[in-house]
Amino acid sequence: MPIDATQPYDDQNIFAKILRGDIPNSTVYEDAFALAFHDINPQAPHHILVIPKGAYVSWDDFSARADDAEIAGFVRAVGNVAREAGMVAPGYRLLANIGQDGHQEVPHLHVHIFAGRPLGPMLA
Ligand code: IU
Repeated sequence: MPIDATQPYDDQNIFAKILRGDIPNSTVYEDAFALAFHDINPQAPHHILVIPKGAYVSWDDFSARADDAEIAGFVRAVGNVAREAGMVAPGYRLLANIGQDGHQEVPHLHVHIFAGRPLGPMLA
């Protein structure tokens, strides 16, 4: 079920539990600002989720409340994940779903990285 991106942050959401180490994950990258792990239901040969370490519901919440260091750190982390995975030359796609119409299901900001095959034209 898509979430309401205007709701307060719920620290019992699944990605909050992953960040706390309460639930295992397949980490591919971690730094002071971000954690990246494989999506459990991959939609491409490579499908990685990158999440900020801070408690933000969505891209909207993050862009409104995070400080500049968190924003810069997170953006750099997303780039680092793709670069370290060798995705730059073949190419990759970033996606962040926000709220009901964006079909966001987990209420902690996450950026999807898709790669590993030609991804075709962007779907609206
Ligand atoms: P969305 O942007 O909120 O729609 O994407 C949520 C993603 O989180 C989706 O691709 C799920 O497969 C993925 N996911 C996960 O990797 N691990 C989990 O425990 C759960 C969802 I729940």
